[in-house]
Amino acid sequence: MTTRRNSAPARSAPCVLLTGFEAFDGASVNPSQAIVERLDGRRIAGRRVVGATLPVAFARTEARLRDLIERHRPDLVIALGQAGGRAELSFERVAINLVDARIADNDGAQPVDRPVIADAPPAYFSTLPVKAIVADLHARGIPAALSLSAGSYVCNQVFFMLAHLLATRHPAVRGGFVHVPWLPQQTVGRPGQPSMALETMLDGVAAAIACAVSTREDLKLPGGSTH
Ligand code: PCA
Repeated sequence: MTTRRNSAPARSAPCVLLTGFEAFDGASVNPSQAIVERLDGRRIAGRRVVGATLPVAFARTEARLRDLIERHRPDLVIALGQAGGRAELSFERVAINLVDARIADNDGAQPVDRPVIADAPPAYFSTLPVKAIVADLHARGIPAALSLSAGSYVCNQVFFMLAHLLATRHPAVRGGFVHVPWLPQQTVGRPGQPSMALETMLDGVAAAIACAVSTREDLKLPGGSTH
């Protein structure tokens, strides 16, 4: 049944594509995968959500991402990944054209100092209304923040590939990236480290989708940082 639904052509309203990642770095779970599995098939703001999990493998993400976008024809794409140690849902603003892996990926590859895509621009900005989303989540009591770096690992690679794909081939489609904290059970043995309950993450991501669907122009509020 899952195969059937995932291969169905887009119907009247465009869908929202939500991607997460499989577990990596020896972990047995990835909260971003748990989120996309729980939201897959849900209707949010009148849109059907298609949830899909990406491999944590530099060489295998691009084909999968391209295929998902071509198959489902979303008008909004939100990619999610885990950022252990962060306390809030982090709305990434900048994707950079750089890969520098601190650890090997799930295929054992550890590329260093190379571009995500040769001859592409050095960076792209998220096209999500990130300030409006963070304000909306704060009003709901959900910890959320803007972030200026998605790192230089597989998450940034996917964010950059997504931004490049949308800018060059699907200019009407908006997209961005959200890093999510560890789940509470992932901080056992990591005293003092922040985490967030899955239910809070689900509420936050659902609210972010609804806000992105209904907000065309982002808020013009100061949201920068000095460090
Ligand atoms: N987080 C990693 C890759 C997969 C994930 O969930 C990152 O931040 O790059």
